[in-house]
Amino acid sequence: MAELELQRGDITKLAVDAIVNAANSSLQGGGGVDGAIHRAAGPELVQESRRLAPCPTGEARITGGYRLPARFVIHTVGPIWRGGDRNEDELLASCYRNSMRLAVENGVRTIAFPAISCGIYGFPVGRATEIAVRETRAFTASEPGIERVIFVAFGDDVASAYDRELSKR
Ligand code: AR6
Repeated sequence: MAELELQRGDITKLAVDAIVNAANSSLQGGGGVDGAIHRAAGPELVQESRRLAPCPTGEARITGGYRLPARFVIHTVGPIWRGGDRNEDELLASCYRNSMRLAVENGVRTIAFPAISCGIYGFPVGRATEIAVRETRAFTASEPGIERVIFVAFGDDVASAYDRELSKR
């Protein structure tokens, strides 16, 4: 199984093999972490990513990292929270699984995730971090390749939720 850790701060600064973007299906950029990643990567990123659109909810696409320290950006589209009975949990789990599958296919050994769907899309943070940690442990236990997974927390709520989740085992 991979080493799982929490880091505070800005995902665009991380010199890992791949950072994951919480995108929308157009892959044309947006607010939140998506906006930050596109600003830091430069305009070449959107030129590549928009050609891979649409990306349905739960799926993922990979591009170069351009001016980022990360080699790749893996764009995934989290579910919009609508109360919990619209398959949101499974769609979020698919984001983590599909992102890691693309990572492995591209030789990625270190990967950083933001808290997908936990900002503008309104997914409850404790529930989202539980899914993220569960899926990451299960995937990396059964598939070799990924050695280190960094969960990046921009705010205190996400940081304490990951702290709780990662200390469970
Ligand atoms: N580094 C790490 N995490 C960040 C950063 C950063 N630089 N900036 C924000 N976060 P969000 P979503 C955290 O809203 O909920 C966009 O417009 C943030 O605090 O970025 O999946 C897309 O185009 C939160 O915990 O993504 C979509 O339309 C987490 O990242 C929509 O927003 C995710 O918040 C996606 O919404």
